Amino acid sequence: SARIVCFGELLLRLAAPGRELLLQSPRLEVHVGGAEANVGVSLARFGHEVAMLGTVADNALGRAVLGELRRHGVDTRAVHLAAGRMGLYFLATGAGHRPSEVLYDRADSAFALAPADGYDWPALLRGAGWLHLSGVTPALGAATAAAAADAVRAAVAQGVQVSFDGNFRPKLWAAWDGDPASILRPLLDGAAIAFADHRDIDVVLGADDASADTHEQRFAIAARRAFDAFPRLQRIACTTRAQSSVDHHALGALMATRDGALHRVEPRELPGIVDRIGGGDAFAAGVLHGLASGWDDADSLRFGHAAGCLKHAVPGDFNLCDAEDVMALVRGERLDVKR
Ligand code: KDG
Repeated sequence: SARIVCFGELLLRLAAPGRELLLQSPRLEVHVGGAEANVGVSLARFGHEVAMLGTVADNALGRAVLGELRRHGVDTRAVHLAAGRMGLYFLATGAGHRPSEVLYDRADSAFALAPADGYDWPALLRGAGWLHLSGVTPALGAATAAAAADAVRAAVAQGVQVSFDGNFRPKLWAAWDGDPASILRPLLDGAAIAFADHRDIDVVLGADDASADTHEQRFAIAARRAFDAFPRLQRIACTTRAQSSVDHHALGALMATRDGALHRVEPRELPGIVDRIGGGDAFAAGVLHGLASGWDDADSLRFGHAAGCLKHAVPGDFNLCDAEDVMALVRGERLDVKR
C-alpha cells in the first residue's frame, strides 16, 4: 500500500522511573514521543512504508531522536535539522488515586519556530497515500498552525488522504492565545478520517445543546454535525474509556461513517496497565493500518482497538507490538502462548 507520511513534533520524554514522583530520585528515563511519531512507528511496525516530516534540533538530541525512529523502520530523510532546541515533556506516572502528571517544556522548540514556508509540501507529499497529523501541531503557535494548514491544503490538492487526530491540548493553546476553532476547522475540512470525540468536534463547531445521555449518543450526534459541516470527511473514530483509577481502565471504541453506520467495540478490561501514553496514537495507527490495507470499517476498528489496548502494556510512547500481536488479541488468544 502507498506511503504514509506523518507530520508533527518529535519530543523527548523524561519520566520518573516506575511510579516515582518527579525528582523523587536522581534519575529520569528517556523515551522518544510525539503523537504523530507514535502513529508512524506503529504503522512502520505493521509493515507500512512510513516517512516522518517535521523539524528537529540540529544537535545530538535531534539526531538521536531520528535514529530512534529509524530503528523502528520510519524513514526520517525528509525531517529538517534546524538551530534550536528539542521539545521535552516530563512525566510522573500516576498510581491508584494519584493522577499522572505531564509537564511540557517545549516552548520555542526548533519545530515550533520552523517557518511554515520552509516545507515544500508538493514534494514532501509526492507518492504518499496518506498524510497523518494531529491537533497538537497547530496548537504550538502561529508558524506550526500555518504549516499544518498548508500541509492539508497540499494533500487535498494532490489527492493524498488526510488523517487528523484531534488531540486537543488546552494547555498548549492557552500558552499563545491561539484560537482552536478557526485554526482546526480547515484541518478537519481536509480530513477523510478524524480521530475525535464529541469534545474535539465541539471545539470546532461550537457546543451543541442536543440532549444525550451516553457518551455514544453524544459521539453519534457530534459525528453527524461533523459530516454535515465537512463534506470530505468519511469516518470519525474514538476510543471510549471507563476509568476506575489511574491503573485500571476498560477501553472501548466507536466509529461513525458518513453513510450513517455506527460501529462499536465493547469496552475491554485493561489489566496491569504500565503506560497509557500513546494509547490513542496506537488506536489511530491500528485503524489506519486496516483502512490502508483495504479492510472494512468494522475490522479496522477492531484492530485499532486491540492495538490501543496492547499499548497500555508497553512502556514508553511507542506501541512496539507488531501486527501478529494485535491480531492475536483481536482473536482473543493469549499472547503468552504465542509461538
Ligand atoms: O499522544 C501521546 C502524546 O501526548 C505524547 O507523545 C506527547 O505529543 C505529545 C503531546 O504533545 O502531548
